[in-house]
Amino acid sequence: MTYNFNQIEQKWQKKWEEKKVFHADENSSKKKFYVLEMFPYPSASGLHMGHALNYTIGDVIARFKRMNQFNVLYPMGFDALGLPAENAAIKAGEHPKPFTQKAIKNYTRQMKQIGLSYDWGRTFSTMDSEYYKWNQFFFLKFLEKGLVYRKKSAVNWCPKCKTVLANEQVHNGKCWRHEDTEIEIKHLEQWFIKTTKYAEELLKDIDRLDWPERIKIMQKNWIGKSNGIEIIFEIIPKGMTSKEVSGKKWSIFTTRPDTIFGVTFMVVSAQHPQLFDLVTNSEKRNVEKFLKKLKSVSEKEMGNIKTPLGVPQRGARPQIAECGGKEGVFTGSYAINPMTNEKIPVYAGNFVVADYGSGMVMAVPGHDQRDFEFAKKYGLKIKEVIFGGNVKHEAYTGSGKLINSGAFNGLDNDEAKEHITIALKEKKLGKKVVQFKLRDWLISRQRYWGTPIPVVYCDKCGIVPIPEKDLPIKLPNKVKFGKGNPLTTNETWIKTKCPKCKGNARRETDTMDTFFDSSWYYLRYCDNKNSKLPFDKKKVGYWMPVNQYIGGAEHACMHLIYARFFTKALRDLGFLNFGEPFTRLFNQGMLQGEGGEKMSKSKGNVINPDVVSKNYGMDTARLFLLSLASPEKDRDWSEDGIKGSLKFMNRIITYFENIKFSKLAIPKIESKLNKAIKEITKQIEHFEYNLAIINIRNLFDSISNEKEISRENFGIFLKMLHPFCPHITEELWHNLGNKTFISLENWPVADEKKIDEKIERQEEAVETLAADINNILRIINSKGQQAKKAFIYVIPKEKEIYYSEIEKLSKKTNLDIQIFAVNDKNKYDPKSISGKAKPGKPGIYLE
Ligand code: ANZ
Ligand code: ZN
Ligand code: ZN
Repeated sequence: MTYNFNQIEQKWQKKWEEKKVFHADENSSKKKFYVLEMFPYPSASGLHMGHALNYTIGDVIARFKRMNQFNVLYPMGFDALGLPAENAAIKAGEHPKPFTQKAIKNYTRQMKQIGLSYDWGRTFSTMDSEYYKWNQFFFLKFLEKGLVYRKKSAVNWCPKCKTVLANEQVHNGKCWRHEDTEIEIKHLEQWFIKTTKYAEELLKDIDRLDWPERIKIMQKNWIGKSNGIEIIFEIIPKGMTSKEVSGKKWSIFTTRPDTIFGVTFMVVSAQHPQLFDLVTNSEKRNVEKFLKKLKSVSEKEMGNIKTPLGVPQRGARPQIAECGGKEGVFTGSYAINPMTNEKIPVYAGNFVVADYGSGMVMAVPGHDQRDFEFAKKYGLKIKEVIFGGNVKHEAYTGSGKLINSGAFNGLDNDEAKEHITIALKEKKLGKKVVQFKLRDWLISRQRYWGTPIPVVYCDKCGIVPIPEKDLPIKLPNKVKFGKGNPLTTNETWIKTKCPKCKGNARRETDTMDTFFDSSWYYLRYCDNKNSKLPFDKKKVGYWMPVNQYIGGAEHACMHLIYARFFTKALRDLGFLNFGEPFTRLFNQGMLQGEGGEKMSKSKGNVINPDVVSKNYGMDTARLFLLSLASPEKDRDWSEDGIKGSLKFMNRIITYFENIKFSKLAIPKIESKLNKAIKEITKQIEHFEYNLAIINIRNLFDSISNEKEISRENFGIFLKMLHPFCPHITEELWHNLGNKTFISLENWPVADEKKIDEKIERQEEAVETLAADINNILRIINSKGQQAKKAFIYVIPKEKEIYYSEIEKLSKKTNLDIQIFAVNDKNKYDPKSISGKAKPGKPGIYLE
């Protein structure tokens, strides 16, 4: 039998499909297990081997859990809407719809080719109007509950994407899709989702999640809770005294009330919508000139939100990326420091964010480095209020006792925070507040290939939601691409009637961010054919939450926050009775090209699964990919490596051709087998697939060293290989005479009684000896000498053990081996090494 992997793989894929082997059903007495990989955006170039790695990791879990008698839900679908599809379709001169349909077909074919055990009966794509209808439904529900609102504000605009982006989609001032493209700021009226309503709960629940620690930290930083105090400052325009104009007040947010005696100026965000309330006539021209210079500054240039003492710098966020020059301009107004009654100037600056806190800061140049630089640049006063540094040279950001702070002098600054807060509270000029960095989620997109937002604009009634019964609002097919938002080019689609007054109205032409689609797709798998509701609450209640979610770490602060928000919001709307979607999360490593280079089309080193399948078979590829490293680590593709795996597969086939079955189980194999069951089971549970594969290979070595094996024991070996190599194991299982699918067999349970520790110890002793011999051999070789023979001296009790393994030793060392007991009369021992032999540690002499 030659290993005709293509024939074997296709044969079993067909059988699995015909017999619905992976069909999942909620009517089961077994315990449920939901395993899910982040669904892909179907690109025209098809899957690459990196996808294959990701999905194989999930497939191993799914198969393993199924064999462990869980009722497994393992579905797959397609994140079909979105910008890349639209752009690619435009480039190919095709409409996104047939273009994406083709890509989905190709993805499905390739996924089946990998042998992934998905329940294809549950698949869907987000471009199906039967799916995005429910996006619209949820939008309306959110609108009713005040979780959706429309607002004009400064928003991030990617000139390449030609659309606005959410905060989460701006990475270090650049578009998340276009790392070379600086974000521009536009003032537009857009739709927002009130994710901030759940900021506190999103933060608190992170601790309950069994997720990689670094993802949890990233989310915490992104949500960014900050306990501080809001202080009210009175503002006086230039030339007036506080008696003449009273009433104009601005509050600021600070985490450092202890530094209030050191406040020597204020800075308001240059993008603050109320900036001109502060600008006096005499300064108007100056300020306008300054703003012109800053025009379309990226959020990156907006600089850092100041970080207080002792608090680690927050994660990389658009608003707080470090900026270069701090620039500003005097507004003409002054503020009154509520503690000192000093009159201090108010500047507009580029390093204060408009929508954090109040958009104005009290500047303490003695103890905040940005304020320090700003003060130096504009010749502003620097006042030292915490002892310990030298504020002539730089801001002192450490802790210490207060100075120049009136009644609070001598207090430790941490203590002073409390005291000063109380003092301000008594004057009714301050109160404790909590600030979050998390912003509401901007979901409007000026693009075609997304879910139409279900509202109309009526001249009489204003914004009117479309009634539920009229959903879905389908995307019109006829649009022109290339000039702005394609939806604005179909007038017949735009023109509609107002649901309220029946008069003329126009449809919203913005579509939803496609992260909306991926925020709840995992719920739809639980009930993908429901036409009355997005899903049945009971079915979702049975399957959810996802027990094991698998996907890339790049989604830490995008998809994974949106999905958590959705779950909580839908719970409060009565659709769910749980608040977290993904119990466990796993971030797979990346597959790189040969030599560790990133795989990319331009480098021409992308590995195509179709080619791999043809040349090596998918079982081989799966085994190879998973044996390279533990699943969370990066790994390199290697043509030699996969050849090695193919060799192993061929060895199994050849072994099976010549297999001799014993009637009874052979104790030595039983011992090996049960020890392996114990270890491999644990290793798969702990995601140590590479170690499990080493164990499987070692087990096979031991098995193939024996002359016979019982049918049952060979079957157990196949079962353990099955999650990694599903097709060949199905084939050999069948050839063993079984009528069942190995996919649905029970995972073997280790019988500890059968593990013969003596055999195991012997084996270990032989392994150690072989390694020792090889080490000496290496030393000899490095000196330019050769050896052909090894003479081994063992204590008499151990002679039997080593003697029985002489063949194996010879094979492992490539030497002719002779074994003597130390007391043998006729032993060959020219260097008198036998005297050095100890129990378990034979003497070695090479010649
Ligand atoms: C005075 C002060 C003195 C500050 C000092 C820090 C150090 P987190 O912890 O990130 O919330 N801040 C407040 N609103 C801001 C805005 N809209 N844009 C930029 N910075 C802003 O940081 C809170 C600190 O960030 C606040 O405390 C404030 O500066 C600044 F030695 O107030 B601090
Ligand atoms: Zn972009
Ligand atoms: Zn109307």
